[in-house]
Amino acid sequence: MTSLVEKPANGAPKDSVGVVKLDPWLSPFEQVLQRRYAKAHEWIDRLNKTEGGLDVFSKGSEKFGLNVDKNNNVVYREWAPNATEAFLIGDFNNWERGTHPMKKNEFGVFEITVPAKDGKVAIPHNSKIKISLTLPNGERADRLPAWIKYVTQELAVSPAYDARFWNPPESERYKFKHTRPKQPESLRIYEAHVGISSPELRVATYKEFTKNMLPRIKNLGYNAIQLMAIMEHAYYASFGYQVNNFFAASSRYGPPEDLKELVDTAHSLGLVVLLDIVHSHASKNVLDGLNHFDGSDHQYFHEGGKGRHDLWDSRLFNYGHHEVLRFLLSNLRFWMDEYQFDGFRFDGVTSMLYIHHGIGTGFSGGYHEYFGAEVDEEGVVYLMLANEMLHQLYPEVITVAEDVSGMPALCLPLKLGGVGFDYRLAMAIPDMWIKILKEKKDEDWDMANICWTLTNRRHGEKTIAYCESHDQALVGDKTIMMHLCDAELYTNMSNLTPLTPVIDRGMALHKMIRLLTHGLGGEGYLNFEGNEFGHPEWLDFPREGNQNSFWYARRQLNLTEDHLLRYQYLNQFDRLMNLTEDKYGWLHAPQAYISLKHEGDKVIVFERGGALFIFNFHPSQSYADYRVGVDVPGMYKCVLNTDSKEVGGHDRIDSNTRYHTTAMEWNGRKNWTHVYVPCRTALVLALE
Ligand SMILES: *[C@@H]1O[C@H](CO)[C@@H](O)[C@H](O)[C@H]1NC(C)=O
Ligand SMILES: *[C@@H]1O[C@H](CO)[C@@H](O)[C@H](O)[C@H]1NC(C)=O
Ligand SMILES: CC(=O)N[C@H]1CO[C@H](CO)[C@@H](O)[C@@H]1O
Ligand SMILES: CC(=O)N[C@H]1CO[C@H](CO)[C@@H](O)[C@@H]1O
Ligand SMILES: CC(=O)N[C@H]1CO[C@H](CO)[C@@H](O)[C@@H]1O
Repeated sequence: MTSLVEKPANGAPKDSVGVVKLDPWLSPFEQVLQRRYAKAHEWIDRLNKTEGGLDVFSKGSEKFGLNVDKNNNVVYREWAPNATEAFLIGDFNNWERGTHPMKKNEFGVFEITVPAKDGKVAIPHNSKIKISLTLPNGERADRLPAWIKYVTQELAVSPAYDARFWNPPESERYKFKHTRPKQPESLRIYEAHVGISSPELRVATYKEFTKNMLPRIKNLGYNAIQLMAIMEHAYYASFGYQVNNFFAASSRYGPPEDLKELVDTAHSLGLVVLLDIVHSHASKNVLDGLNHFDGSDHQYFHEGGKGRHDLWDSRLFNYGHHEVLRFLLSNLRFWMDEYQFDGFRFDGVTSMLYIHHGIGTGFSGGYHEYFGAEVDEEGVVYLMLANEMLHQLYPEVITVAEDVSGMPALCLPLKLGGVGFDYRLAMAIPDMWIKILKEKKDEDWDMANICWTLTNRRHGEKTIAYCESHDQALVGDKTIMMHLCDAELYTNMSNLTPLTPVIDRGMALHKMIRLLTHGLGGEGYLNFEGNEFGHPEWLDFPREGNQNSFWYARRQLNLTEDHLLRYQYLNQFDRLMNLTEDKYGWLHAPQAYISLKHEGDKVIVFERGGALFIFNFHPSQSYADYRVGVDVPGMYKCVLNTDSKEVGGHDRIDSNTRYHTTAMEWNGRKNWTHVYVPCRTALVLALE
């Protein structure tokens, strides 16, 4: 079996630390970087020797769980080393323990083959099953198979989930028709949650998402969807972050085949689909989760306190264990192959990288924080292996890290000594906007500080910028639009009422904040569904504390369709912003050159990807003939403007204006031009 990992190019050291070449400040930590790299390669070598390599190893779902062979026998394997006996029980054998005993091998894996009956699969499709274990103390423990692909809940009977044997007849299996789109050069992500994607007071379905949301997302100019809360989670209010069944697509929104249709249809529209993958922790449920699966405290997880996350009240994986690696790597592989996802947003990466899980820890940016004893190298190495496996097997895959710590080399490939992600989320940006909106008067916004936060990112590692994600929409928090307009959103958003100063300001700043973040903040952009049009209110899922209400567990997407409401303008602006990016491609252009941050005028000017961005955040000062520097001479026109009529502005800028450059250095740029920038307006100019 050949190694999946490229041998270092001739001359390159075997324990590659190419990252140090990119960032010489890392040289004091060269040894740590080498150790991580070596540990990842130790695993790869071991898997090559014992398992036939990463490729075969990550196909665990073909070996574990329930699989049907070509003769219609069902083969079921389950790793449960602490159990002394195991039986497969279910509707098919009237839940009788004696009839289907499993055999245990030396690695603690139980196995059974249920032979075909008259050539047909003996376990009916969609029937309920369980594994019944005997623990060393003689106790019986019934569990849902750890690799189960479909589980359902009948609340009237019990809150615990039932495992189902998902094996639809050929005619009912979804067949993929479309190939994956190419990885977008400029990643514009629409973060969405299927269940809340309707204005109605209920859980929306995969089918509805396919029908209603996909065209909407396409029309808004996004080229990627990030789906939350797909992995099965017993508690809806966990927002999908307390996973019980890692291989099961949540049945709340419909059967597995409907999710396949969703992904395939997205592909037909040129949209890539990323899965929000939760490998940072697991639900502590025993009856329908992985916790205490075989009666031990440490099967998939670390034992005791090390295996528990205090804030999340959940269990933490043991990334150093062979079988846990098989389970998690195979899980990634499964979502790629079975559902044709295009990549992952890894949730809670900070928790995986550090022994303190980021709890009560601030990161100052000092490099010692990323390479000292606080780092959980097993977590780091798991992420290296996961990224390496994915990128080797799927060259177009996209992986995104949710990491607040800013660990260097997180988004560089393993061969350079990095962890291997493609992007990280710019988690400091939303925090900055919220802080400004909470604490600063408009006259006090600090242009230099805003620009610094938006551009403070590691050279050579890609970042996804966002003003707000689902985090800022959660109960107890406030979205940017709520910060800006608050109660007036309920009373003053009608076109039939006069534009009040609060709504006027809110609409203007909402567009400017998005555009500034889009233009300056990263190599990708993300929006959480609804925020593109200033969705009012927070999100709160039905739970006991709110009398199981769906009132806040929905997105009122129809607010944009009501032509008497002003939300349509914010929505339209989002579309134009994305389409303009699509044309000029600033996201995949090198970082912007900021030629002006003027604290008195409240003006920011920068160029990126051939587009000239001009922002006037001043609450009342408009500037005629404002001189801005620009490197490339020529005739410019306005290609996007937050003040235009169609996006609810005052239409103060004449779109027919042409801007000629004058050959004279200005603000460090080789040429300049004059523009009219009304107060609280941003414009983007580009060569004609
Ligand atoms: C195995 O399970 C029993 C429960 O029957 C538990 O008491 C014991 O600690 C477990 N063994 C190990 C090695 O964890
Ligand atoms: C949006 O849909 C919901 C639920 O169907 C309805 O109650 C509401 O009135 C609609 N709002 C608008 C603005 O159309
Ligand atoms: C993903 C997407 O919607 N892309 C579109 C962006 O805008 C350009 C220009 O209008 C279209 O050609 C793309 O299809
Ligand atoms: C014109 C209009 O409807 N103004 C309303 C804006 O909101 C405030 C406070 O919510 C109301 O008092 C106004 O009547
Ligand atoms: C005065 C001046 O530097 N003008 C410059 C405008 O930009 C062009 C192209 O970069 C230069 O060639 C000019 O020298």
